[in-house]
Amino acid sequence: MEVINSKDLEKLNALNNHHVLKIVNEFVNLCKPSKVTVITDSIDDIRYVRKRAVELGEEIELNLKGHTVHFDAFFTMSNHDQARDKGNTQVLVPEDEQASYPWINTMEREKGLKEILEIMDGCMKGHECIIRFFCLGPKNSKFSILALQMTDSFYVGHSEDILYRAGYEEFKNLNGSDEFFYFIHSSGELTGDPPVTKNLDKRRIYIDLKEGRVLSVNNQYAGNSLGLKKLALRLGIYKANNEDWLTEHYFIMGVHPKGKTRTSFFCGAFPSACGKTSTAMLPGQTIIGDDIAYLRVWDDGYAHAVNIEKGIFGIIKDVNAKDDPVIFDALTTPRETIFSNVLIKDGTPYWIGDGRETPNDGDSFSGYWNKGIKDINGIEIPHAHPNARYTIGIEELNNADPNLHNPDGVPVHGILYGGRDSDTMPPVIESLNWDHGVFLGATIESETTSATLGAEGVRTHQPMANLDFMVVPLGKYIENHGKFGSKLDSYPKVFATNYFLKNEEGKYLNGILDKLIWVIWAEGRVHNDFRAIETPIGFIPEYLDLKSLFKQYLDKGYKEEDYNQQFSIKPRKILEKLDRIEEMYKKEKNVPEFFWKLLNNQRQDLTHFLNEYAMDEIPPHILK
Ligand code: SPV
Ligand code: MN
Repeated sequence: MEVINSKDLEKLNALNNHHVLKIVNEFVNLCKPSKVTVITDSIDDIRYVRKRAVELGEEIELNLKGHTVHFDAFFTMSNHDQARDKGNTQVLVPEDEQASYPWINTMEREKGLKEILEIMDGCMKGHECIIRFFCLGPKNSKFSILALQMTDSFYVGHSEDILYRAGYEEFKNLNGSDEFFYFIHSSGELTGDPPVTKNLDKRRIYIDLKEGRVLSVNNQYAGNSLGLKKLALRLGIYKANNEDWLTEHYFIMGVHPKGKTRTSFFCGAFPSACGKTSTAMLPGQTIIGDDIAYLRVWDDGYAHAVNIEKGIFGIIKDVNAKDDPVIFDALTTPRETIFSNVLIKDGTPYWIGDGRETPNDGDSFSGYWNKGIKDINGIEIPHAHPNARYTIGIEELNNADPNLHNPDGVPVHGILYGGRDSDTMPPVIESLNWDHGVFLGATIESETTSATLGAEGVRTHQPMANLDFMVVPLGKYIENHGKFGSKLDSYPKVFATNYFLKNEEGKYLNGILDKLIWVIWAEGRVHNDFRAIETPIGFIPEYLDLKSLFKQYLDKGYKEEDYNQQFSIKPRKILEKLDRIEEMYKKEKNVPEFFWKLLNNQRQDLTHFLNEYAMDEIPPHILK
């Protein structure tokens, strides 16, 4: 390789791993970068990545120290690279296995490889390629998996430095084995200033389960480009489900009820843009992670979880001082932060719902922006993209949990599953037992958002908020969840939350910070602090407990009529939901027996309920 100098080659050779050398060789020959730079864990190497991101214009420095902005490609409001591209993300599997994956795009492996390798031929021409080494999970931990990333995007490299633990030294401990994931990414041909991907029509993200690798080309948006994020999530789900542990789309947080000395650890899965990060960043609580976790059965009888990341790639829309005070504070103080796809005016970032006056013009995700500007299809362009994001490290936040890097992870006491559901499920319910908890997670429905390309507001199935990443048959995945719990002496209590209930006029029934109350109630239930009302769909809170929590935590009143409206059980609506769920799961082979049993029992109970009360909405006080 002439494009690599002897110093960089020495860094590669020091790993003593011929698999690494082979991969680097293969993809340098294919992608044809003009230069190859190897980045170790040293501060100088990592600084170089950030410096190059700015020099190349992939990031632009802002007023506050450490702040930069990055833009992804934009042509029109419906043709851009500012969200995950589900359509061009394909899982490569042998032809006879394709039928096992009705929920995701699959492609016959050899055909897919041929196509993407052709697109990748020469994709890094004129670019510098960096070779990166990371550790998914804490260092020296049984949970962790190593990852090799090659990319010609310094924004990708810089984002990964904020989001993932360095792994060059860990690679040395592999002793030459091939037990690591690898990710090859290229932004492809670039256009304009700032440099963004030109050929979105040739955007491809192909997941090769057999080789434990992902090839991604002609994109920059982190959900498509950063190997270690959603691409590694898929490889992790595949690996975990063929072993005996779990890879999940979970946040991990420490919950600290007032007046108690205990901390309880909660995980939670929510589809994108449904309040996941803001739950993990609730005031008074501590955060371990906001997106992806590995879980294992631990010898203390609990499930233990680690965050495979160490930073947050969060949605910035609606982050303001009132609704998300902890995040807002983090984003408006000097620290290493990458903003993406926001509006910049005089070196300050603005976004939708930031609680500030929007400037009349500025530089935005769509280029130069002024109020009222439209795309070529006549669609008005907002000042920031609804899926605009921020990237920050967790370590330096005041609310970082001290266990962030604990190699043993933390014991999981509770799990929350949530979706964006305007009319069916109450704000919080507790499962009856572990299997019922799996059922609650498996039956989450959610309306689509701007976090993925395509129409918004369409009701979709979102089992464990993982359907986009479901690279094993769903039936097998659900069964593994059931089995996982049965190996635990103390299984986590499982809750389903819904922050998005609306009244008939379309107004939200809850304030944004009300989620704190549901979380504190759930934590209290883990410790038997509160009584609850049993319903056919699970336990719901009692009014007086919530009233006192609202007062204590938010200094707010909570009217009984609001409680009755929010926590009414709607048998007809839920029966309709069960029909949709049945329709979906019928397409799946090997759905475990307990799932069908729970579905049928619930249907029976709700039908009785409907006959007994003859009401479409049954308020909780009747049930007590
Ligand atoms: C999500 O959409 O679930 C995210 C951001 O966490 S992305 O990296 O786009 O997946
Ligand atoms: Mn996510």
